[in-house]
Amino acid sequence: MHRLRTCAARLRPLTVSQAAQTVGQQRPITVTSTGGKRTFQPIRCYTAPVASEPFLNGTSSNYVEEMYYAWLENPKSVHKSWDVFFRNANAGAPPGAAYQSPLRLSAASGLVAPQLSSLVGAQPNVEKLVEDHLAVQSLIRAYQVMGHHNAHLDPLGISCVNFDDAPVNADVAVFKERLHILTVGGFYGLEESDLEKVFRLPTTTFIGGSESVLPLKEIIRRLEMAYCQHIGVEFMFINDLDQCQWIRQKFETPGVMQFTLEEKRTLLARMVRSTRFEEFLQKKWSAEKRFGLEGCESLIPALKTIIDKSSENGVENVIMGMPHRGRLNVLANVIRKELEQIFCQFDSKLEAADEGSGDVKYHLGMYHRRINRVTDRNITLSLVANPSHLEAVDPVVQGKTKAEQFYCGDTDGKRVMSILLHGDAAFAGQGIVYETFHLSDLPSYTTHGTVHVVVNNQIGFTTDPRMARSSPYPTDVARVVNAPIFHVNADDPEAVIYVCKVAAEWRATFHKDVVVDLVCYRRMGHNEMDEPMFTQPLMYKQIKKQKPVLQKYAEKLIAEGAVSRQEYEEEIAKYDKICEEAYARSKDEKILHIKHWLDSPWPGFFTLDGQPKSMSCPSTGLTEDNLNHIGQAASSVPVEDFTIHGGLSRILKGRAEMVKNRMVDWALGEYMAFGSLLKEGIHIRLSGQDVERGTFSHRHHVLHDQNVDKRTCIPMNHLSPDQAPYTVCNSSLSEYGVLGFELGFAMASPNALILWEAQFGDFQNTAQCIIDQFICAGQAKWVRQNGIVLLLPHGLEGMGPEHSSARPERFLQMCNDDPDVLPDLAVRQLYDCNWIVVNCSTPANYFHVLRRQILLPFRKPVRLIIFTPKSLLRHPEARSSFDEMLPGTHFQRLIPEAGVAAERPEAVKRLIFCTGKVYYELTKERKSRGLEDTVAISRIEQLSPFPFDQVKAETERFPNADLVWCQEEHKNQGYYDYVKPRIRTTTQKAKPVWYAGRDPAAAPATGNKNTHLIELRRFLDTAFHLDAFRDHFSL
Ligand SMILES: Cc1ncc(C[n+]2csc(CCOP(=O)(O)OP(=O)(O)O)c2C)c(N)n1
Ligand SMILES: [Mg+2]
Repeated sequence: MHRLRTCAARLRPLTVSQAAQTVGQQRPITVTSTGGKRTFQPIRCYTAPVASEPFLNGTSSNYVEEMYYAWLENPKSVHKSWDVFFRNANAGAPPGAAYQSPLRLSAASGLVAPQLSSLVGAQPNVEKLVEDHLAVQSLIRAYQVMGHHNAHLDPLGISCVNFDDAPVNADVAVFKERLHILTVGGFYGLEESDLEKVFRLPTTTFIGGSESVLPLKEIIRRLEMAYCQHIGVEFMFINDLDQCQWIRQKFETPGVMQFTLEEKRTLLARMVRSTRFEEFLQKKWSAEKRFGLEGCESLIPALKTIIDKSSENGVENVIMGMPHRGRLNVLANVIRKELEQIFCQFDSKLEAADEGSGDVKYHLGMYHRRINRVTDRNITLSLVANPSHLEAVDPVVQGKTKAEQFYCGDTDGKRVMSILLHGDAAFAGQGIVYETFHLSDLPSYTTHGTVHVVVNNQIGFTTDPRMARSSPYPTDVARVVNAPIFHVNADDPEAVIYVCKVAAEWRATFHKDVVVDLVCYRRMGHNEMDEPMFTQPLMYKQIKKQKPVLQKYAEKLIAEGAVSRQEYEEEIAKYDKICEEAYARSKDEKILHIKHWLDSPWPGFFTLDGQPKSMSCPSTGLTEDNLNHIGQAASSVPVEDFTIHGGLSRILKGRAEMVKNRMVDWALGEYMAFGSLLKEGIHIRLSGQDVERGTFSHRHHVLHDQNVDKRTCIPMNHLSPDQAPYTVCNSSLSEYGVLGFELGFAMASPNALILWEAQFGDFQNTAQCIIDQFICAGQAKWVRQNGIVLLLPHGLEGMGPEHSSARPERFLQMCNDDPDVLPDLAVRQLYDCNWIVVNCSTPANYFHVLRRQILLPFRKPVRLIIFTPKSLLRHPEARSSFDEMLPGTHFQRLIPEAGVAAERPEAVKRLIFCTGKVYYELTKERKSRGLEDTVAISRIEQLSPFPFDQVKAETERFPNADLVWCQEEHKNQGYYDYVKPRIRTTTQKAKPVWYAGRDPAAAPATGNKNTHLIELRRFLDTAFHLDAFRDHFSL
């Protein structure tokens, strides 16, 4: 009884603060009689007296609103007492005086119409009547808000994570008890005798169906049916009335959860496949891990329902991301990968035909185009390759989905959608889930609604939910974006199917995210080799007693007569046979083609056997006319009557001046690269924090009219009528999420330049997981090329340890080129490397490397294009002439010494190699010391793959020079450890490579400006002191 009371207490009237959360928002209210929408303006009649009228608390305000609008339209349509109340209030009754107790109406303050007072006075019980109606309204609302707390969600019946440790019991006696407590228990002031009384239903409920009044007992019964069975609906936090009404209708309408015979049989067949697939794997490979789905077999029909329903609504392309649990089953039974292709992955003797780590079963992606049998329409299903890092794939899926939508002109997500699967522990624990949710409604990032499905097996490896999260449900994170959350007992396949249908319809209707929380259990350990009894003994005792869901559902359908036992057994035998035959065929598979496991094939980009179509790169230069044309676009406003800021006018004038002088600075060099690619039909997308203007206020790709709010213009989209579109978008303040998203975007097509810019390079480490797991190793693991570009501002400017270092050492440490081997071909080197690391010192080289990214016949991620905060962007010497960008010019991997030192190379005593902005400090110092004929300075612009050939040529050009590597970074950071062995290889280790730079340090830079300058002076002294290394020893 105590427990029961607790359960019922979950449905107690809302507190004022709860009510404020759920009903207090002002939002547009639809008034049907006028046809249009009007904003609910609280008027004096019931806002002013709220504090004074006891019945006008937050809980009842909705009801009062309804009464008010009904009264406005027809005063006779509401009870007399409401009529009196609204008339009084509108006539200006002071707070507390608008409501007149019916018995006292006749003697009231004179504000009451005499004819009404006599009418009302004739009904002495009207006060009780109003209170009872309010109580019923309150009760209905309580079910809508909190009914899910009482739903029977846990198949094991031991749920101890929500609210208290009371198991919920479904039998009739319990229902009766709860009814009793809810009424006579005093929560609502209703009495047992009220149970038979008939109440008018507010418009915020659909439990009446076609009836507008119902007895209280029936009201409660229907609310119990809607909200407290196997589905728990969490939606009343959504601040949109239409959306709430839509959900109420879907779950409250009587008889709404009915299935045709055909649907039930299809569901059973899908459950058979899901269940027997795991059993088959278990039988054949009992000693293999497979992260089976046992305990959540209804996931398969759930996903299939979402896909069927979405296909019915016009979706042609579904992109999915998922973790380990049930992955093989999803591949087999949802995406329909050939079973033999899956089974052969268990054969350790399978030989790989191509590169890739063979990480097939749990990580590789998939792409499959087929006919959806239910809708008879074409559908493409892809599963994005994912690392072990749970949830990391979420933003990647979203980015790929956005790209697919973009390329097929699907501006509102009607044709392409994403489905994300999650585990309960990961969904609650991983911050990337939150970051991804926050992209869901941003104009340049929305995918117009994602269906999230949580396999909530109430455990994460060995950890209980009460140790794994501080929120009642694992899904609470979704509330931040007002996504409805449908919790469902996964042991009730029909309930699962129903919520999945509603979820797909929700997405199709509102184009917003929605969550299906499949509350289930995990029959085995974390994997099939694990012993769960070590850590969850009681839970697993219960699980052992649990009848498998297929068996339960089959028995139900057999009892109903929907199928016969024989048909059921035949269905099983049929699928077992399919598995056995595929197993036999899998024995013939001797070679593993990882290329068959691509989530985004790039048709036409490679030869048929997956090779690049050529191994050369054309010139990345442009004609003078082209440079002029883009330069003009970069320095003008292409639309009429558009007032830009005075400061910006000066910037544009400066650009025009540069174009006249055939020069570019950093921003203009970037403009030339982007503009030319756009004109060549290459889509460009630049995303990151504040990229539109540029963190350092140098870019200004979006112009803002100073007189018209939100009027903007992107000159880069006015280059030519047949150009590709340019997307430049300020992102949310997320690195992990946004970089993942852009990586996903770049996956969809090789014919687009996708760039992500970090605000400062050091923030890239909050996206480390995307960099390490996807970008660095993605191709090696999953045979996936990707041409994403990371722009990471980097440079020591005396600004302190923050905002200084993009950590080039980390990127270089992860490069796969061999320090000890001289490669043959520069382009081949690019093809073989895992990524390209560059540090450009001139705008022209930046321009070329961006263009090369697209003109190369393959795609490799490029990172660390370092344009340093402030100095280089506006450095008078960091400018390039048009001559360096004309046809025939290329990206320079190394910029050799071309000054005085080059005239008499044998007289040069020192060859300094450097990269990036320190070059300008070195040349200034060399000049001031008068060493221009003695010291040569060469810039290594492409650090990886290392330009061995050019470094070698340079060392040979200056045969009498010693070799110094100079960097502004600390010795244990920057480039030294990477370049040193490689430079040594070019001289066959004949010469040491001396170091001039800052000493080793833990932080990337000093916080003291003076120390910064002293350090700079010190290493410049070392670099130019020709005897500095005389007594040093080097290997
Ligand atoms: C980011 C990350 N941290 C830790 C792990 C190690 N790990 C693998 S599965 C798992 C538990 C996942 O639990 P849940 O999300 O509930 O999924 P389930 O296995 O229960 O389906 C953990 C901690 C991981 N894979 N990824
Ligand atoms: Mg779990």
